[in-house]
Amino acid sequence: MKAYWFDNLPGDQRLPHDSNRPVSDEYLSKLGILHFNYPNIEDVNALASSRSYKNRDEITISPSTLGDVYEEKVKTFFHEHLHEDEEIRYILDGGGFFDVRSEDDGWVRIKLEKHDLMIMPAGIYHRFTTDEANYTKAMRLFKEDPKWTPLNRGTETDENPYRKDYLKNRET
Ligand code: KMT
Ligand code: NI
Repeated sequence: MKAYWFDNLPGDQRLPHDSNRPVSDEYLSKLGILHFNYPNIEDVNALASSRSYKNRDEITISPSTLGDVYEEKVKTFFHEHLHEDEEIRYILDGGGFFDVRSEDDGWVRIKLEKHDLMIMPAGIYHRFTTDEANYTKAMRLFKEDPKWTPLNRGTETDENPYRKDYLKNRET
């Protein structure tokens, strides 16, 4: 795991876009983001049950598994969105980038590698992309099933009760 301010320069989303300005764990936790490195799946299972997660799936995002729709999927994951539930992402193999919105609406880029696990709070605006290796094998863990849907950012999501709750918690 490595977190830094996104450089906001044009160019392929899969490039590092590293501004060389690191972001601390303290700042990530202020945004409500926790992360661990768990080489052992038992640790993932224990965390998931302690936080009452009920569902999970596995996804391999690569041209070899997704074929023609790979580029389209990569673009979809990169649309800024939120979820109405806390979610865990655990990298089984490969890696990728999660960009999350900072307090002043900038982008913090979080580089995840094999065995990195990240907990994202409900209501945080974010987006995901593979890196130049074009290969992310990840476990997605969900608390409930109806709330998996990404809600793309817009005037409606700004009014979403989960978004409002997130902003309220961030202040404290
Ligand atoms: C998300 O919530 O944006 C995703 O699940 C992206 C794909 S999982 C690596
Ligand atoms: Ni998402």
